[in-house]
Amino acid sequence: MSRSYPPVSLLGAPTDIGAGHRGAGLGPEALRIAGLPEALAARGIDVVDRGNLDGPRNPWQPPTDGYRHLGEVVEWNRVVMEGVAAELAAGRMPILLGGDHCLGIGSITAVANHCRKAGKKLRVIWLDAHADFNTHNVTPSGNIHGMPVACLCGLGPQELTQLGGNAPALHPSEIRQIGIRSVDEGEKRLVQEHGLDVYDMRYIDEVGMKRAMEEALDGVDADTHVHVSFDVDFLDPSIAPGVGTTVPGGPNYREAQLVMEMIADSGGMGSLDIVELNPLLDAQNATAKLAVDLVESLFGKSTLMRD
Ligand code: 6HN
Ligand code: MN
Ligand code: MN
Ligand code: MN
Repeated sequence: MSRSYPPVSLLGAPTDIGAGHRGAGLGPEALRIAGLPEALAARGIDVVDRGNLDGPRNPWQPPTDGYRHLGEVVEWNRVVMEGVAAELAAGRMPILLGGDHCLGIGSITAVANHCRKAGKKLRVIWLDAHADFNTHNVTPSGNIHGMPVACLCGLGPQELTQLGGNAPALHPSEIRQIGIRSVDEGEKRLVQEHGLDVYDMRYIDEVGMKRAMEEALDGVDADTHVHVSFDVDFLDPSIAPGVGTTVPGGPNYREAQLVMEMIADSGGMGSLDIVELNPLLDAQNATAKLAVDLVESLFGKSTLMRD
């Protein structure tokens, strides 16, 4: 299925405020240098780079009460939520250039509010090695990039669970997680209790990526806004070493391409996060270039026409 894309806005959020390694704050510039704006423009997309959002610096403190940098994380997410909301309200497709994955809270809160207002269904496709469903009671690290899905589903500090109003942004039934292979002990129990729909690597090994993605995209129709939250550590570290939290056994290049192509074929993508890229851990910006290549597929660049 081919589609025409709405105008796209790139929003940089240069921070590693929720991460356990420094460096994800350099992600937006690495994606630009890898040619993301030009790659989208070459696909005929009207793309504007809004530059970088601004937020607090990283004070690099240990956790307090199970959270590291909670105040700064809230501030960054407020800025991201407002930036993403403004683009959606203008009829544009926001692409958030992270930054670490805690920023998914602000981004997806804005998307969920937009969908409620527009009367659209929401499907979040969460591409990640991790479930990101920790709470302050069970987190092994206090790093809030391990908590965004929980916060979006209403589990977490009120400043984050009610960032965009007093109801949680998401119901667990609105999210599908793909590529998961690292879930902490307490987190596992929460994932099960809340009934998250997880397509972990074991399942992908058993049934194949094609069937996993068919199931994850099942029910997406013309009334569905698909939000893709692409944590670059989703990919196998042998092809994507430039992330802080590598986990072996992820999707290979062809499996990752298929994921992106099948999302593109669904015709529903309305917003995207690209997060957790850490150029300090990369070599020659190769992981950023791979991310750009995969994003081109998300925007319909496949080898041959299929319709
Ligand atoms: N990410 N589960 C680990 C933690 O510290 O909570 C790792 C989280 C990684 C989060 O990659 O977006
Ligand atoms: Mn993540
Ligand atoms: Mn991850
Ligand atoms: Mn990570």
